[in-house]
Amino acid sequence: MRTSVRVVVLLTMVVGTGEAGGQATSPAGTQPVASQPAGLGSGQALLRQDFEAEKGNWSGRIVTDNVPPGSERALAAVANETHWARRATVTQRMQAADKTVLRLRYFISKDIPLTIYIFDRTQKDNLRYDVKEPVVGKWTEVRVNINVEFRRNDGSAGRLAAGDQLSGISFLAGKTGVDEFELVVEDVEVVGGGR
Ligand SMILES: [Ca+2]
Repeated sequence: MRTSVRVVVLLTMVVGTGEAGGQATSPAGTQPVASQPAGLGSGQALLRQDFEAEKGNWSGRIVTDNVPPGSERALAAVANETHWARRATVTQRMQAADKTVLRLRYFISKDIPLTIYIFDRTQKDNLRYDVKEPVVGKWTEVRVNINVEFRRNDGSAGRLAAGDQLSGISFLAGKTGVDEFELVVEDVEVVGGGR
């Protein structure tokens, strides 16, 4: 896979030299959406997962009954650990750009925060972002600039830096044994550079 990694690096560098002062990304997605997702501009896709394939680099449970229009499959978070009530993960090696944007759609059936972890292999810690007041019961889009909005999970001041190696994204919510709910994610995308 070394060749494909190098290609991504080169493309990231190319798009990274373009527009410097892009428009700020809205910090939290709170807009219910029902249509197909719009593109993310001129950036380079580092990850794009719609869960339509039979197999992929994810953990969780594929669902077909609660999906947005135009989709047949999405990824439900499952109860498989002692701390978080629900977790789903998409595994993908990526190299961060100056501006690295995460976009996804989620459905959550209970009013509890949705936490997103992105593991930064370079910094050896999870980067964390919380959707503190998720929209309940409607497919909703989140679009966030990881470099700006995510924080290290250990509470230190570090943020995502261009060139950092990332290994995957986890979606977590609730406390084991306390919260029973449904959490489903769909159309997870990470784009480096661009607008
Ligand atoms: Ca899908």
